[in-house]
Amino acid sequence: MEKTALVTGASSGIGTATARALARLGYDLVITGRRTDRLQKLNDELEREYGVKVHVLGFDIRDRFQTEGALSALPDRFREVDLLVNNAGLASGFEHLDEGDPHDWERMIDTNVKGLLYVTRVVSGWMIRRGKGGHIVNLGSIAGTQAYENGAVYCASKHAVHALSQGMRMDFLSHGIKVTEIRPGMVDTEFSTVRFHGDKKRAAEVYRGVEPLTGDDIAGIVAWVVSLPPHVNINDIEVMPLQQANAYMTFRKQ
Ligand code: NDP
Ligand code: 8X3
Repeated sequence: MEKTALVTGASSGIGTATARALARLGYDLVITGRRTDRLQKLNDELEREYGVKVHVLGFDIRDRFQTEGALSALPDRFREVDLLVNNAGLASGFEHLDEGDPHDWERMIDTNVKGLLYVTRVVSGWMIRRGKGGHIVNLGSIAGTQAYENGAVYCASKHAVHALSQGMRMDFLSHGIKVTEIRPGMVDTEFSTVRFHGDKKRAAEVYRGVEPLTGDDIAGIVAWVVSLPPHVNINDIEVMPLQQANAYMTFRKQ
């Protein structure tokens, strides 16, 4: 049976790996992000390697009108979304709150919270009108249940994702839509480079002496949760590298 997934933030990291894992399972895909050059390359790779149909959607998820406009312009066939992966997100800045830059705060809240809401409202509406259930996988974080120093606003945004995941699960229950939240610790992607505004040296320091998770590790979990029998839903998964105990304690090898 044909299945379609929409993955936000597919131009990098966890999103790219998830799109690949889903294509491997035979999903047709809508892949989104701002860097459409990367998305186009991924489109070509997935169609060539897995024989699935892919549609690229370029939009800035922070902009509600751009987001709704891009989604509403999707060909009908790609609106039959069985699986939505709300992955697009970022951290921006790392300092005490009194020294924080409000532009960073807006970037995080607008992307991680409001952007996720804009996409979910449209796509869940499609799922409900179609009446065939569906599955929404939200990329939360260990920061969604543990706040840490210098990360208050990012942590607040991921606490919001945690609350939204629980709320969605209730709101969509009668429509047979599964909601799964995946809450990773350290994953080696562009995440830290983005957080430190392009400072790759500082980003590399985050993973010093640690074998972090990879985008493929998280994609494997997505592939597993979406492959379970129809009556089984995984609500919430927290996953970390072996060398990480929680948001505060990491065992680094010299
Ligand atoms: P990356 O920086 O590698 O990827 C982030 C993705 O989000 C990119 O594809 C980017 O696309 C997209 N994105 C960011 N801002 C926007 C925007 N305004 N509009 C549209 N798309 C946007 O990071 P990860 O893969 O690590 O992050 C994916 C998710 O996983 C995030 O929600 C993150 O919070 C979460 N996470 C990451 C962890 C980690 O340690 N890496 C741990 C826990 C959770 P583009 O720039 O092309 O728009
Ligand atoms: C990303 C993981 O620990 O930097 O969400 O918050 S952490």
